[in-house]
Formats: sequence, C-alpha cells, structure tokens
Amino acid sequence: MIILDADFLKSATRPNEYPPPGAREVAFCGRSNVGKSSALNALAARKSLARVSKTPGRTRLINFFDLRVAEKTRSGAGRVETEVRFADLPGYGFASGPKSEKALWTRMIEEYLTTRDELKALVVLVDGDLGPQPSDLEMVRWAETLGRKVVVVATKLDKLSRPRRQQQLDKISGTLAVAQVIGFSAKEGFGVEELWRALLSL
Ligand SMILES: Nc1nc2c(ncn2[C@@H]2O[C@H](COP(=O)(O)OP(=O)(O)OP(=O)(O)O)[C@@H](O)[C@H]2O)c(=O)[nH]1
Ligand SMILES: [Mg+2]
Repeated sequence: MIILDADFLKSATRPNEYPPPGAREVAFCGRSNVGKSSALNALAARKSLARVSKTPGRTRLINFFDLRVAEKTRSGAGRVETEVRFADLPGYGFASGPKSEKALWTRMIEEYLTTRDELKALVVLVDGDLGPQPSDLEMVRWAETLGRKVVVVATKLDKLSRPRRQQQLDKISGTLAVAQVIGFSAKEGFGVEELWRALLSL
C-alpha cells in the first residue's frame, strides 16, 4: 500500500460535530491502551498522526483522519487510488477516572457506532499479549447486532514468542467466535498490509 496523504481532519464528541459525509469510514475501537492510535499510525505510515501514550485514556475525543492510498493493479501496470476516513475512538474499560466522565465516553462511542451512516467497518483491537477480555466479546457481539462489519486485530504480538503468537490468535478467534484475527504489531510493523487488504476488500 502506498500512502499518498494522511491528514488529521477534526475532533468531535457529538453527531453535530462529526465531519460532513466524505470517504467511507473505518473506526478503531477497543479497550484503553490496546494500541488503537498506534495501529492507525502504522496504517497511515506516520509516526505521530494520532497521539499515543503509555497512560490509558489518552484519546478522549473521536478523532477523524482522511487518507488517500494507492494500490498497484494486479497486472502491476497501473494503480488504483482509494480514499478512506479513519475514526480513532476513545478506549472502553478504562478503570480509573470519575464516573461521570466514563459515562460521557460510553455515550460518545455508542452514539457514533449506532448513528454514523458513513461507518463501513469497525476494527476491534484486542491486546494480543493480554488475550481476549469480556469487554472485547461484548464489543464484537454488539457491533454484529448493529449490523456493522467487524475486523478483529490482535495487537502487540511482538511481545509474544513466535510459537505463542498463533496460539493466542486461535484463542482470540475462538473466544470471540470470528473467522479471522489479524496478528499485528505497530512496533515491528507486521500485519499492516494484511489489515489494509481486509479493509479495502470490504
Ligand atoms: N510492544 C508494543 N507496544 C505497543 C504496540 N502498540 C501500542 N503499543 C504501546 O501501547 C501503549 C498504548 O498505545 P496507544 O496507541 O496510545 O493505545 P490506545 O488504544 O490508542 O489508547 P487510548 O487512546 O488511551 O485508549 C503505548 O505505550 C504504545 O507504545 C505494539 O504493537 N507493540
Ligand atoms: Mg488512542
């Protein structure tokens, strides 16, 4: 994948602040600190397009990014350009912080996922080191109930030994009952092409 452009568009909390309809949207969701913003940066081939932090709860608003990418055609002679918009969501399951703030975050995410017409697919990121959590299962089932397409990604796989990686991918796909889980590392950069392919084939 060739990244032609990757730009921050705007931040939003409520529907009236969402950007007007543009390219089809892909939202990144998952528990706090799972690596949503890092995965977005890896796909965009930009180090710090979205803000990354060791402290969970870094992303507090819905951040929209516009990307323009190019793929070689099968023959290799030409290339196809595609525009896609990414929405980096705040994480769920953030344990500390005031209750009122947590309720606000939950509402922000729920409102976006239930009402946004432009949303074409949801990337649900699961911590590949930690393994699947009840909140991950809840998110996948809920997205399916909404009729949203889901792509499950296991992050931070660089932290596991090679033999453990496949075991963990199998465990995640089994627990979440999904056919495919993409093994990913923003740190080492693997899984990026596979995730792009999954997103563009939807
Ligand atoms: N080893 C390793 N660390 C990672 C990877 N991806 C993210 N991290 C680290 O995990 C921490 C959280 O990353 P973020 O991308 O900010 O996570 P997030 O899901 O956007 O977090 P919130 O916005 O707080 O919900 C940071 O310290 C990252 O450097 C990865 O693939 N491998
Ligand atoms: Mg983030």
